[in-house]
Amino acid sequence: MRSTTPYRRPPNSARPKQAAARWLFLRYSPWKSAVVFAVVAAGVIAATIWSRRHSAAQAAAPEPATVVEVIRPPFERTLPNAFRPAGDAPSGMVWIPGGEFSMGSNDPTKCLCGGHDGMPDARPIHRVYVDGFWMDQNDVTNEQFAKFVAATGYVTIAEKAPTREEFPTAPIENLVAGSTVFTPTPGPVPLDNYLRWWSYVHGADWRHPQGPDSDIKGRDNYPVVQVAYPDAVAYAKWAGKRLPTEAEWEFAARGGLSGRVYAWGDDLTPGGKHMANTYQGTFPVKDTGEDGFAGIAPVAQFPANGYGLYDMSGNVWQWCSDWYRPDYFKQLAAAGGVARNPQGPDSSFDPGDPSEQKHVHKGGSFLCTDQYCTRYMVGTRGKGETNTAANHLGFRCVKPAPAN
Ligand SMILES: [Ca+2]
Repeated sequence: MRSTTPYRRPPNSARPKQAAARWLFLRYSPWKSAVVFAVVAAGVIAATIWSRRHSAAQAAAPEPATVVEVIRPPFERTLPNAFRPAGDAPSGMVWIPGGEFSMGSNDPTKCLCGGHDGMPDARPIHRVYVDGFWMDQNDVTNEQFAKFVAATGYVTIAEKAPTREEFPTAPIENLVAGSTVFTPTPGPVPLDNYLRWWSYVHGADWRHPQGPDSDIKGRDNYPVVQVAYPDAVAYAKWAGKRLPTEAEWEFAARGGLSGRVYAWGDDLTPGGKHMANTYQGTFPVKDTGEDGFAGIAPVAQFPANGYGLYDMSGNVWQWCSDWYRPDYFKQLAAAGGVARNPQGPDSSFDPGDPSEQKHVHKGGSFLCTDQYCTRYMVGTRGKGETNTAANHLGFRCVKPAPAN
């Protein structure tokens, strides 16, 4: 049964709980007490080079140990494929070797800055193999999407008025084209209902990400947003590409590392340096932009990951081709062995929102914060109703490798 209000469903990031509560039927999940602990690892080698050089035993001193990546079970080592296709990379794409890796996330509440959401849909951590593929180095930009629209005349879902068939009980005055937009609240609010900061704005679309008074002038190199899943699929098809599966996306995001919390390692801000565009300040009141951006950022403003991909954490969520089910990882793990090129479940089902069809989102956004949502953590999962766009949701594409 559809809502009487023609909201296309709101997005992932600012959401009271991961079990996606329906737009108008949210359930409050009280804050768990945050478990915050400091982990101090002080490995100090005290022997002095001077004294050892002057020791009779020093003649046999071993070579410095090679740095070996520490793998924490249940994660196992990433085993990348050796194959790389000959020739130049397609424009704007980088080669992702594929291979075998451990997919999923430990309970983030056990991590420093892990937030309060245990995210059980990202477990069990299981072994997956994906073939190699090309991947867009960046999220699809406004400039790229504009070329697609100019070439095809494509009209996005947000630009079309919801129909009576979609929302049979909605007042006619509510059947107006638009999309979901984040608006800061004037002051602190309970984080139990995302209607407090998300709203359906008439006239919001990819050219007007925050509503009819906004535009994308001077923002050619920003990620396109306000694109629903069918819009992203249409772009990909036009570009001779496709959307990534969730497994491809996560393999790529990990950049060759194994079981790290973030795409770059285990420290959110190594050496105090921000590595992704996320949210600082009091959510959802004031984004202080300590990472350099209060709100969306142009693409590639932070370091690339190990495969040369930008913004695989934060900035905008990214659509994947998999239907969403919270128990999909359990299904794969129960099947045993290594899941080869998993394509997602056959259909969508979200127990917290059973009437909606959802696809997987990955990567988190500029609205993610440990006060609310830490899905910039690389093994975590998001989801979104297929026809719902938002001003923090975009995508990037992949292209299969030529045959060996
Ligand atoms: Ca930011």
